[in-house]
Amino acid sequence: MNIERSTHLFVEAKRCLPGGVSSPVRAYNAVGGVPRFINEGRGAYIFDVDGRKYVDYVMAYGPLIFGHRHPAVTEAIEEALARGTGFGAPSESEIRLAGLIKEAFPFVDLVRFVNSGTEATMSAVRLARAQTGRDYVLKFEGCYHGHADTFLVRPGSGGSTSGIPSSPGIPKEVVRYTLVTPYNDIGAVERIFEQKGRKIAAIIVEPVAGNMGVVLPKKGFLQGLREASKSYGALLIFDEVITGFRVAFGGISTKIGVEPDILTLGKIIGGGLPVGALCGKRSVMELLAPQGPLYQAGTFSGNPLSMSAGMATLRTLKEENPYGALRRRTERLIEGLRDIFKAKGIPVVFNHETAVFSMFFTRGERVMNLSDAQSTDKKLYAELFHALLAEGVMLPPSPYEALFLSTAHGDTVIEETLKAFGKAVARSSLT
Ligand code: HOZ
Repeated sequence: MNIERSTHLFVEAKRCLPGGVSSPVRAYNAVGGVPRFINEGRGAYIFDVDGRKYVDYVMAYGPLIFGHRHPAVTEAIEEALARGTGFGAPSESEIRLAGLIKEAFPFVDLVRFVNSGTEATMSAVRLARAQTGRDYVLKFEGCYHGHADTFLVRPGSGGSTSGIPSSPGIPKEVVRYTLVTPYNDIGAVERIFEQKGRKIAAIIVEPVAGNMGVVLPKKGFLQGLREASKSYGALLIFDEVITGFRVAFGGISTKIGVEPDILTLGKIIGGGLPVGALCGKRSVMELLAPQGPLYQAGTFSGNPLSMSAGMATLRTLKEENPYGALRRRTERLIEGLRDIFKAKGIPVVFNHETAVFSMFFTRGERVMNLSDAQSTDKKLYAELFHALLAEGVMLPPSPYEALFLSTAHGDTVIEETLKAFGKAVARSSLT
């Protein structure tokens, strides 16, 4: 396969960017080889600098629910761009995008726009601490809430582990207040609350986990979190940066009817441009400056380009309601993949929710938490990843990143993907 230009650019990139990238997973460390440098995206496809075309299942890690360069979104960006890139002043587009978010999540009174999911979760925890006057935060193994210090805690073993930083540069004192427990284990959560409940400011959770691969909540898990937090006066934060507007016009919270105290959003609400948001009831959100004493600010927050791209995206989602079709196509793809792997005798577990899914190459029957997810055969994934690149399909370059579909992944694209998988699996030495 000719990847001459990507190879050359990667060498050059390493001279000016740590590891040659701006975000670690893009360096292909989990799968090996040379990252493809991308030149263009169109619909369900991306094109690399060597002129190769791939069906894209990365989709910029989630924002592109309509695929690359949907006309409604690019027109909105162009129209906003013609008026300026940012003013450091309020603009009408913030009100309109907040209005669409409130419509989709009826429990939300106020929205604060930031620039990334990381900023949203970081500020959400500050808000919960300010509201409760408590310091501890409970998170789950394998749930990723961005790279703020509080959240970068090594997954603990056993029931509950107080924070051990998983990255150098984080003082132990900072993550001392981060409690970590396995996803989907409500018994462990209850035990932690029995011991420390009155000191816990918040539980933060991805209501469908998307960063250890896709892991679905067990029946009653999220309701259990709601009850535990309520009875101890802690806040519940749903991190729907991935699931917001990907699984419904709303999110998991609106789908299952469990209302968090604070909701964090990102990705799709920016229509492909950088964005984040923290949202909640007036009583909590009014703590934010300038209405309240909690400081949070940003030069690019609420910038008109992201707001306009987000507005065009949410308006189109509302009008077109593509979620049934997205779910059907995801299911069709999974069904076809299941047959392909079965024919080759490769054990696989699929987890999916509407337009996002994962495949775990494990002999286990289900994947319900981080330790299940870690049983996936990483070598096999890497081999499959490269075999698929050769067949024109781009998977995420890590077995723990989710696969994203868009409305541009129509029936033909799904069949093209299945054909490519069929060839890749047949040709390679996967067992
Ligand atoms: N960890 C991010 C996705 N879960 C990576 C995003 C990126 O590299 O673009």
